[in-house]
Amino acid sequence: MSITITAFEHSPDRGGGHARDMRVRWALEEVGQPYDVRLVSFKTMKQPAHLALHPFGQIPTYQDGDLALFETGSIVFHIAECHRGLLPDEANARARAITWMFAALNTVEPPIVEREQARYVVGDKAWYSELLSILDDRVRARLAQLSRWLGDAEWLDGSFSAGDLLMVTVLRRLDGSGLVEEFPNVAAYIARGEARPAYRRAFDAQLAVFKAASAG
Ligand code: GTB
Repeated sequence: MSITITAFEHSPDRGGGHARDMRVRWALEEVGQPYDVRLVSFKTMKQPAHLALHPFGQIPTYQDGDLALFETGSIVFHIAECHRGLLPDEANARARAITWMFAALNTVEPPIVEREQARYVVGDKAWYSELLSILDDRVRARLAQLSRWLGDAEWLDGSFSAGDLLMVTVLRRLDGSGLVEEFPNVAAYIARGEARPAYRRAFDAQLAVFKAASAG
């Protein structure tokens, strides 16, 4: 059985590793599972064959034999359940790591995405800068809470887990905003994630897609 995921044929982030296939790639690299990537265009994502895999017409998807999954939280959880390395064995530690997966996606990511989307949706309005400052403060509030929790710990709860993997990818969406830099321990936490060899392999693989598309 071999694993196939989908990713953007032309990622709008130009290889910045912000599209969500990065999370799945990183998880697979952490557990040492080889995978194939099927690149899809925006048009292909909205066609019946892809909609049969992903009801919302998005990337990434994950296929392994008879199993087809969508939603990065679910995919990363599945990878972590099937292979050692992303969730602790001890039941309570495992439950806490899973809690951090949900916290990354349900509590930290929404204000970050809202901030990001505002530029696309209302970036041309006269009141956009006022809105941005409100949205910045909402993100800051989460970063301050995360910073307090982390203190000088290396990871969110003991060893590196799928919770850290999702949290780091969520926080990376703030690249260029200047907000993370206000919380040096959070910035150092992201840098630790990005320095992991599995992260580097995943990042390089998605960057290679962008480079190949640009060359071709
Ligand atoms: N909740 C789903 C999950 O976690 O899997 C969300 C999946 C999702 O948002 N997929 C996006 C997509 O397919 C790509 S990752 N969008 C196309 C569409 O909806 O038609 C989001 C994303 C896209 C681009 C950048 N970027 O350019 O920086 C960053 C993140």
